[in-house]
Amino acid sequence: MLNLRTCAAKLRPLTASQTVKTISQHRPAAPRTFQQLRCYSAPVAAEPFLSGTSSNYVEEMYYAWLENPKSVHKSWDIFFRNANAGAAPGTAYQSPPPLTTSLSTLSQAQSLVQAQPNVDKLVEDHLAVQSLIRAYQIRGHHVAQLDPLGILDADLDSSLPADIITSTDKLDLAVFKERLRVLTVGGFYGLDESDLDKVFHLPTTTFIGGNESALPLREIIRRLEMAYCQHIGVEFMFINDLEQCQWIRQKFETPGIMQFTNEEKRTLLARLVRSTRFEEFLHRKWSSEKRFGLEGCEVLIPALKTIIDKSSEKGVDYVIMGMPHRGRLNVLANVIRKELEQIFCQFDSKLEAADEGSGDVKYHLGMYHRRINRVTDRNITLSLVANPSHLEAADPVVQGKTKAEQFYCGDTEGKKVMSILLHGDAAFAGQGIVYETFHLSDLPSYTTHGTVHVVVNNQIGFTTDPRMARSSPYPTDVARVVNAPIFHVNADDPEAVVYVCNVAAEWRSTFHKDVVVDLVCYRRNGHNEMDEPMFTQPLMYKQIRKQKPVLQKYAELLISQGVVNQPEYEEEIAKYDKICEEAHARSKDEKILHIKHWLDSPWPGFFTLDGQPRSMTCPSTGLNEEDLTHIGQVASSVPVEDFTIHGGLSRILKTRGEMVKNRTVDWALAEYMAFGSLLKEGIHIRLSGQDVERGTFSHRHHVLHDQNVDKRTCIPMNHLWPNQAPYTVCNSSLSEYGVLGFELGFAMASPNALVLWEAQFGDFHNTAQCIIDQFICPGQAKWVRQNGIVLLLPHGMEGMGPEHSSARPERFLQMCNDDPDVFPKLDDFDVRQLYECNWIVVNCSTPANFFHVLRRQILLPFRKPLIIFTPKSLLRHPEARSSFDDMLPGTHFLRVIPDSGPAAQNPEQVKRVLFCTGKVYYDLTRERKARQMEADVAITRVEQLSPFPFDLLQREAQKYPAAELVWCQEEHKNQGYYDYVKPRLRTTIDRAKPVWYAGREPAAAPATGNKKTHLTELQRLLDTAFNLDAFKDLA
Ligand SMILES: Cc1ncc(C[n+]2csc(CCOP(=O)(O)OP(=O)(O)O)c2C)c(N)n1
Ligand SMILES: [Mg+2]
Repeated sequence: MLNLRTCAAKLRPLTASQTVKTISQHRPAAPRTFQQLRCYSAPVAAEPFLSGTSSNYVEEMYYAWLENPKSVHKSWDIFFRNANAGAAPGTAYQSPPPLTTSLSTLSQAQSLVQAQPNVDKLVEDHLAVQSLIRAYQIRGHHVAQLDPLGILDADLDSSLPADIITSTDKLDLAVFKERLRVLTVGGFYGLDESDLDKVFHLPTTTFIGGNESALPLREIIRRLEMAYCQHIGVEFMFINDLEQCQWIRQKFETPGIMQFTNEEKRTLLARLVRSTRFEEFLHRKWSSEKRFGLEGCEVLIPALKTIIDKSSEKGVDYVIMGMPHRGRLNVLANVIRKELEQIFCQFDSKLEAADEGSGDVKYHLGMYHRRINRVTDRNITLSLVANPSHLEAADPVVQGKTKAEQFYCGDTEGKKVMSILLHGDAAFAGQGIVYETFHLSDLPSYTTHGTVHVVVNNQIGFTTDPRMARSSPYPTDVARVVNAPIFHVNADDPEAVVYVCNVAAEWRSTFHKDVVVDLVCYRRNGHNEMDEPMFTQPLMYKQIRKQKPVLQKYAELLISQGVVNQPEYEEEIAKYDKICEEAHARSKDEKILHIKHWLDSPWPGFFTLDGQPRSMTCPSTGLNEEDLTHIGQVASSVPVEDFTIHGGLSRILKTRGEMVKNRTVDWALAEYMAFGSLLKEGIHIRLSGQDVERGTFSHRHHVLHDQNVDKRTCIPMNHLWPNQAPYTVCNSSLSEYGVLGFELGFAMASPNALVLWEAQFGDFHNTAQCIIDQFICPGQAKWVRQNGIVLLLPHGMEGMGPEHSSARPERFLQMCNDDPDVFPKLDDFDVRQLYECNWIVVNCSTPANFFHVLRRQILLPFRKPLIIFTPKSLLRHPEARSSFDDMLPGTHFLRVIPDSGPAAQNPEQVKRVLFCTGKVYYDLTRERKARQMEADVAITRVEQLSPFPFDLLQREAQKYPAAELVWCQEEHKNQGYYDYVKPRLRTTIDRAKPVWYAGREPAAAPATGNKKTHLTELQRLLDTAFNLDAFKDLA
């Protein structure tokens, strides 16, 4: 821009008065349109270079020239080149080469150039004004008065941008003059006080003119201040899209655009009354109860209602929300409209818990409610997703659920279903999951087509000052990575807030991209109602004590405007207080707390009316031969014409085809069979994770790529059956926390989908630990909501080093809720046991069992999370194959695979039973064979680790009365399964015998980094497993 200014300053044309006149004559008045950079070529000679010079015109032409010098007329090309090369003022301009058609215009122009010496200054001034306008658009928010307390800087910076002139409120006139003088003397704009009354033409990139195309500088500054430096700070100029920038400029710059009817003002007041009096009511009744009140940001309620009203008006009928503690009860009561008595009864400590789970505190529970939106008279469903304390953890979950709801109703553009995410300022800036979630926002298989984010920016996190809590100017800066506009707004100006929320909702429905509303507010009390804020923020809280509540301020304003009168206002308050009192009286009748009343994702039809499974059985998970063959054939073919796949892949598919002919499957084919058969039954399947389309180990190949046509792909799984359910397989962003959270949310929406998340290697799941610990493991117990998500975690000690080896089975097993010391007494043991568990943990040793467990996940009459430790080397192990026979109707998942060799034929003779799980089985059988110990040692595979197959393992142990019992694992002793299995195995035998250990020693790291050590360790554990004297001295 400076370059351009210098450049354009070298022009010498018209006098100021002539120019302004000419401009206003030549430029059409509003409405302005969103135009792309124009290409100036032929018209240039005839255009106003010399008659009616416009800085905007020059600037646009300069940018066009920068992009492509040929796009402007030769004369401008020469001029810009000379100027850029540093030609002295007045020398850059050269006569253009003669053009027959425009010669007369040019020579006329040239004479004007010589005749109008003041134009140099004029163009410079116009450019300066344009820079000034741009400065407000870019940096006006730094000057905006965002803090209701007037003591803090929302951007953590008390200095004002050097290139913005402010006059009203913040600076008095004397200061303004001084500032102008400094800027002038400093030569920043080359403007001085005498320019204030000069009229300047407005560029197309501003809307401050309204119907006027030129304004005096004084008025330009005033209007820019009105637009950008009052109670709204707009951050948007980083968006690289002219249309979007113009849209925002129009929304905030157009004079008088922020108008409210009296009716709208009264509605806003009524909403503030509800928000404020709700907190006051809770405070009156339960002054010492934690509720994380909204005081200081009561405007959140009208803000959310505005977003919902506007979105409903634009066609949205389902809003999925996620939010933290602050103001949650208020949102439940006044936005989602949860019955007040249901909220109030939660404060009653004598309320008994229903037998549904362990429950959660009241400000974590979710909600689902369908009602009529009073403003639009349209049906709207609101759902608030239950969440743990872990701030922002619900963000990806909400996104996943939203995506699923959009998917199931065919809403491919997010026109019907949307999400709103609320955040605290400290958490929004501090938690990395926010960033991970933003990065999902524009990915084809993860986008929800725009989320409205609302930040309750009370300028404090618990006791921590923002200056200690973030390095970015605003807590919202993370949103800039996805080019989301950010609207900062002073929360004590309810009309500004409502205006901004309307714009945010419109933005979302126009561009289907994320947007942030930053409610700059304060927190009237401590972090919770029992907390003393003066310990740590004494001065802030002295100021807060002086602060009039926003309701009072706004009521006074409306009364002074004659919009309402005092009695009407008081009546509104009394009306709501009465509603609260009546609900409170009713709440006393509630004796039992039903968490199921707080369900965020009901599954109508899946359960009986009182929420029970429709049966307690699971049908056979086998499949008929015809379907197995058909799926196998599709899996080994390219089901579209003229599609060239890679030669290596052709060989893989050929091998698959041969396996199908031989009626066998490997791991990849077993997975194919499971998915393909469920798709036939109308079950949607979604497999997501890093590189899942091909598979980390290049075994899956669910997406074929045409080798000759860029981006042409084929998913054979979607070509299996007519009317099949769709299969979604998607490589995700490199995120575990975000993506696993997303898939969990996706799985929440419907029980009739198999949603799987695969880790690249199992150990990477720990960056998503919070989703596992807070949602997957205890989700049903806390929130009565079931979830059938499947985690595929590649696991196995294969000499690959400390990472890439262990999916940490010990952690999953440690979190299982089955009692190690109690043999469960259950009818329908296997299914009932699954029903009672918090999740299922398996490690399959055969492809057929993998096939069955995936199918069982859907054929069960309830949903539980399923953790599967999946193989790496076994994917290609020649023995890790299954026959179709093990997958036919009547077959099912084997929780335990007993020994079927010589040992099993003669069990009394068996000296040792080796219990194991997963891949080590193949090492053990090989070793047993080599040692010719097949009659002495039985090997029993535990395929379902949890819930523990007490019944089957009891049978196994009893079958070999003379045998020692040994748990054998390849993992280190303090890891793997040993600590989980040992006490349970002992329970199955009434602790009659010891359970010995054969495996690696305890260790800090999951595996050695040295291949040789790895092999030595393996040999050692095999030696122990087959040394029948190994435990003699220990007995
Ligand atoms: C991941 C996580 N870490 C720490 C906490 C403990 N904690 C609860 S509230 C809070 C402060 C939150 O500040 P902010 O996000 O600004 O929300 P506010 O309470 O101010 O509304 C903290 C640190 C938490 N809940 N979650
Ligand atoms: Mg805060």
